[in-house]
Amino acid sequence: ATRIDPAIAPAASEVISQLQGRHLIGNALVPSVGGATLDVVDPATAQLIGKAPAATGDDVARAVAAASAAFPGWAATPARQRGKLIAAAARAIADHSDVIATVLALETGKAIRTECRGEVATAIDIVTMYAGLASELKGETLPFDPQILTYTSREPLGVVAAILPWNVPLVLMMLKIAPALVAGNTVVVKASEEAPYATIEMARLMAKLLPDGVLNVICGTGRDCGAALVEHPAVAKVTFTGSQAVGELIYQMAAKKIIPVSLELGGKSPMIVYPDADMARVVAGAIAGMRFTRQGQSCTAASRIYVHTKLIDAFVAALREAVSKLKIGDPLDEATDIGTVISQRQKAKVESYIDLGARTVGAKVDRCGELPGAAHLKDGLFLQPTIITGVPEDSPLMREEIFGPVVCVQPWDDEDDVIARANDSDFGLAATVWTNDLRSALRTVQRLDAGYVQVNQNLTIQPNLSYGGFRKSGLGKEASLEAMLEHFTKKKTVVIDMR
Ligand code: TXE
Repeated sequence: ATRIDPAIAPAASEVISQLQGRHLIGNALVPSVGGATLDVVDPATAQLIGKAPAATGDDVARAVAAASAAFPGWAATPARQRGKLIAAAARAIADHSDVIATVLALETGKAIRTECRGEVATAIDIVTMYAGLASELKGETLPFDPQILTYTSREPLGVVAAILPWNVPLVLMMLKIAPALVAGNTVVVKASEEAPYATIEMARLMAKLLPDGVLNVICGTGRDCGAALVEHPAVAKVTFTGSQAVGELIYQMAAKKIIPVSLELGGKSPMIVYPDADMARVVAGAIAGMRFTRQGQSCTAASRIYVHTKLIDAFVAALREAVSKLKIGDPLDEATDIGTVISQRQKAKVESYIDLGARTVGAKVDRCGELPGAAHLKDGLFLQPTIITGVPEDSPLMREEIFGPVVCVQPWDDEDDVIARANDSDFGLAATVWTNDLRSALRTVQRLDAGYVQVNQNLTIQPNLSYGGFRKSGLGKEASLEAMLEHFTKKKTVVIDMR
């Protein structure tokens, strides 16, 4: 308890104790029908934080029934009124930001200062933006025949299932539930079993201000809870962020029901650095883009950095120096830049890639920075930022999503060749170009086959910019007005003969 700011500790433990083994269904915190639970562990100390509920089909049925019962009333509520209620819910969350950020740091191991506070703030930005877009749920009139009135209207889909991972659960939840709710859908969220509490608490604060059953959150394993939710006959749409393997399964399950899905499945995003690029900017952009402060656990992680041969040695040295300064430590400590990864399983996965680098002939693996020495962190799931050079282009290190603080830096000297290498990937989520030459930038942007392309910067998701990957990075877009209209409504065409 002494690790938590004493001004926040009592409220944070109150939140965690009231959420013990509880789903949020119909505005009440309820245990699983069978009473089953899963352990939630603090990845920095390996101590048990508490229990998450483990849903089975009965709990899924209960949550979907609550959402189905709430749907007709919510769909019939004027859109601007829905927007007002959601805006009030955003303010309620803002009043509890510090507690939510603390709970998030405890359960995910992400550093409170560099990651968790910003995540809560971004989640609030997203929900605030969508609340204000309620009056944009517009249709159009069509010039079909002057005697015949022809128009389209946007209608909600019904019960939306939102399945979340653990890496940025609050932002990813809001990207899904805010547009869904504003558009008039009701929602059942499936929280990550590895990081459930901040998600359920944020939703609980929102749901209190909404009619019962409009927003529900259940938690459990992927198989027993997630799959049962996707397969439930009353679920009209699934929006998912997670692994490619599970994305494929969800797409198949949804195909059997012929319902729409949105999938965000990760990436292997390239940075292309031209010889004229500004070194200090590129290094800062690489650190931001790799999300080292999040232990690289980011779908957009800039994990393949292609640097022109003229710059590569200087770049690797500068990157090494800069990442070595990041302080790895207790996620709850204000001085910490980098906390832990989420689980032993993820740590082992990342280490197996680092080992592969070490075994690769000609490759160099450079682990930077220092692991924390404090006694209470001795079992914590910490990893050092790791820079790998000299791996073949077809190595799994270059082709697979590592989802850890591991970046591969490669040289290039021919533009066509580097663009081809950048595009030669199963993924196509994000890409960045670093140059001061306008023509190089525009040429390269045009040829990069990725959904989110930036020049001389590496920003994270912005609420109003449409975001989503090409190829196996997924289907559909998140953020932006477009995402709400295209992915959380159905379009009805109406043709009225006035004669
Ligand atoms: O993801 P899973 P995991 C990638 C990343 C990471 C790897 C494994 O590379 O190393 O995936 O992470 C639920 N039906 N990303 O195993 O299993 C599950 O309970 C329905 C990238 O944690 O995909 C959880 O709520 N749901 C990614 C959610 O899916 C199922 C973010 C994600 O878990 C299910 C996370 C099933 N059959 C991981 N099986 C990104 N795009 O940023 C599991 N789930």
